[in-house]
Amino acid sequence: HAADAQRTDLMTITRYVLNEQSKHPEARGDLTILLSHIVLGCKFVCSAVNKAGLAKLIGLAGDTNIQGEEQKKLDVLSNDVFINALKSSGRANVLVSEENEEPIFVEASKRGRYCVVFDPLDGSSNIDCGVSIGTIFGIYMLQEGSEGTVADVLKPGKNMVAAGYCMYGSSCTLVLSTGTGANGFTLDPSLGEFILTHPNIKIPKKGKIYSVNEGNAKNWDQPTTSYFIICRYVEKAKFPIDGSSPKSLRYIGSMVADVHRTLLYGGIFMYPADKKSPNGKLRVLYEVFPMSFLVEQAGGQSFTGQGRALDIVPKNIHERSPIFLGSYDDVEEIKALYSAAE
Ligand code: AHM
Ligand code: MG
Repeated sequence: HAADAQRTDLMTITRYVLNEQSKHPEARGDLTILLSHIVLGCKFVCSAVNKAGLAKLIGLAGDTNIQGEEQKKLDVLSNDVFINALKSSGRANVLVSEENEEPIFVEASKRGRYCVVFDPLDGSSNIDCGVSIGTIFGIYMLQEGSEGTVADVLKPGKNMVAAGYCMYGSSCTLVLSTGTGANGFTLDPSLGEFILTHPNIKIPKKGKIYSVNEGNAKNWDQPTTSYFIICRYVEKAKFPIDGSSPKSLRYIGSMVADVHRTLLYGGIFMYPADKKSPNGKLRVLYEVFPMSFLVEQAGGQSFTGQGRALDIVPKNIHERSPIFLGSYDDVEEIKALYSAAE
């Protein structure tokens, strides 16, 4: 029986990645090994997040990162765990973390062919109240002949060979794409294994939810194209003029959780530019790119207000960009508003 098979013939994330690898006869298994070290990092952070309240890990570590935010102990811990896991994999080369101003170059004896960009623990404002937070990562292949420089990661998101996130929520869910669709795995705590629970995720073509920090509306308040477009879209979501029902608003303030819901239920997630953040808030390399990669792999779209998000060529590792991502039709609507405004 299918149900029996599900219970006794488990598709773990390792098995899934090995299956994918076997489709590429030239593959040496390096990506599989790298991913298994990332998975280890996710399990560690999941366990730390679950224990945080108890272990009194929550609190300030007394350090500020380059964005000027106070780092929480859990951020520092997660960053250390991922850096160590990636270095020890022997497959990583250049690493970019949200928590480190400069890229990290793995020492020659441990170097591999992959570059990893990551936000070890995203959603910092949600840590202390137990709301979902997550890890986001993207993987590039080292350029042919390169020894590993920052140029290896200043590449458009469409060049990524894999991307994913792990959400530490009511369950621990890892969504991964190696470029052949997006798949979701849920951690079975009793086995310590991620099991395939959301095969071949397809985002609904059109959604009924919009997700944006409307509290920023005052900062949208400037006579720019972007201002009118966001306002018009949000007004229309609340007061539709075509007789359809109003959309629901959902905004958690953790990108991983907001994007995860968007992937499964459909709709649109937006972080536009505003007066305070002229380039938006979210970081291109380790927030916008991996999430856009996954949304496209699930059949949705990701747009910056100017073009396809995965086409951005980043000039520096902590660059930001406005972002609109989600269901194909919903993003199409935003794109139409931008084209009409040109
Ligand atoms: P962080 O890296 O400090 O955690 O900030 C990123 C987070 C995203 O997870 C989320 O989408 C966004 O910030 C929410 O920002 P805001 O609180 O301005 O709505
Ligand atoms: Mg972040």
